[in-house]
Amino acid sequence: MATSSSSGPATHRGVRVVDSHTEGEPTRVVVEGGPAVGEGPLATRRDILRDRYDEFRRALLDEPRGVEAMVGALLGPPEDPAHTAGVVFFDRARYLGMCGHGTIGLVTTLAYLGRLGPGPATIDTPVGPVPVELRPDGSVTLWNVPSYRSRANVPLDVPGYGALEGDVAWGGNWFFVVDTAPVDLRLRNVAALLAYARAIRAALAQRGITGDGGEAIDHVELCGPPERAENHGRNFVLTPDGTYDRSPCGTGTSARVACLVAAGRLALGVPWRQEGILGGVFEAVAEPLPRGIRPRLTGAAFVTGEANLIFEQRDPFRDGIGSTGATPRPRRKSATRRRR
Ligand code: PYC
Repeated sequence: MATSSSSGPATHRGVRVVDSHTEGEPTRVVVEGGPAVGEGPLATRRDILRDRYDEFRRALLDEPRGVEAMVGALLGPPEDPAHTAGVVFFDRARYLGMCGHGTIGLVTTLAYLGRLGPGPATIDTPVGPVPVELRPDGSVTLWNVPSYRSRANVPLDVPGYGALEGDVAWGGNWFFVVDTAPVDLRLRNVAALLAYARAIRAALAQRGITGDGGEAIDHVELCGPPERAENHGRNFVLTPDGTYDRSPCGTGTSARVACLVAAGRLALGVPWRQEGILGGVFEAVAEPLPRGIRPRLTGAAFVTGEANLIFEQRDPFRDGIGSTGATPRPRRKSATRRRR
């Protein structure tokens, strides 16, 4: 972590965050004190964050400050001055093109901060501008980036599980969308679902099956029947950090709906209510595009906290405890000690 010595004996820099959850999936929005990534295109800001300040991502999301499944959002000015804000999303493993639950969390956070009221707004992301609307009941609608099925019924042999088929689809991130699972999509089966989805992702990498342009497929979406009759489907989504999305996953719901429309299983304009593994719901409606669809997605988020994060230089774990194990940094002498 970059540090500041301007605040007395403290050898830390404060980073102001607002936390929320969207149908159970956490988002941490950095509203002040994040790395200086400039005000250029969001894709450039993402590259600067990744190449120069990657330790910030881990310090923000890994234990002891973060939690499993948390997605971070570095808030900044919009790329287009006519828009509302710009954002770079990331998780504990890497940078996300788009994040549906994170966008709902971000809009809810901006409303909490008084920076946005009910009505339309536009958020710039590294994969393009995302129109949003804060609705009078506090829920959020977003018009996700164009989503499409890239390849249908791709055969895959998964060691330990056998042969299966899935669709390669884009919903703002790359997904392998599978209609089968060895167990029901229920929270009690999370360990088995994680093992299955991870095995699928490993088999995809091993066979060189990618998204367009050779991009890695870093999300696996398992689909099944809903638990409640008013809904249309349920999913379990493996995310890049190796854990699972607690929400129905905005980009995953977009990819799923794109596949359903492409297969003639869902008509344009007809709502699809997608349950996540906790039972939370996103409603998606497919709007037509020349290639694929534009998913209109609605869900709700709730602010859970506001904090000033401290990164003390003498803290050996100030950069987070990585999932591969803790590597404490050597302690640095504090300003106070140096003066003695
Ligand atoms: O909601 O798009 C989403 C998402 C991606 C990763 C975690 N959540």
